[in-house]
Amino acid sequence: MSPTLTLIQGDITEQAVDAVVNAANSSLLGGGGVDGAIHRHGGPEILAECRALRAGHYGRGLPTGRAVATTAGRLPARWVIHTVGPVHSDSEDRSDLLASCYRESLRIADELGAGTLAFPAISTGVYRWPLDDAARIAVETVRDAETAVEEVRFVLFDAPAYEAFAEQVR
Ligand code: AR6
Repeated sequence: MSPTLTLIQGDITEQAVDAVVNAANSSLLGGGGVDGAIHRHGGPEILAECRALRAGHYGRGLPTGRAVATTAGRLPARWVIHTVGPVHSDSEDRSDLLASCYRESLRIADELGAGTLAFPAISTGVYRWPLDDAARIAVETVRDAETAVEEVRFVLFDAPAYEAFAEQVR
């Protein structure tokens, strides 16, 4: 089954869903944007789990396009699924890596048994992916996914991001 898609303009740290996706970096040790907000609102428990992942299976960091889960600390969600988007490049097509972030996050959500999942617009901030193209990849990938997740909520921070996603969902 493919999930129901919903769009909202807002802050991903306020979403009461089973899992929220973090647009992280390979270090898993925090950063700005969504990543900064998730760690700030979620508290130190999330970072402690990320450090444990780095000390264990992910000693070299989380590769671009992959995803891994931690609990969600004080966020109103059960889990955070950390994924690493690609930095946009004009000389190389990295679309499949961006699609992989969505596919892998859904796969981890299925492993966890998450029924509701919130995504930010991965790679569209610090990693400079053009919004329209990122929205197309996000919506197509989620629509095509075989998953037991019932609702995928795209949480867009500002009006341009919301509009870009709305254009794809229409
Ligand atoms: N809720 C929802 N969306 C948000 C929020 C929020 N609280 N805050 C920002 N956005 P970015 P990236 C939007 O830069 O491009 C970090 O430093 C934002 O407007 O968070 O994948 C990581 O550690 C934009 O549309 O992620 C990495 O180093 C979108 O979320 C790097 O940035 C993604 O912007 C990852 O860059």
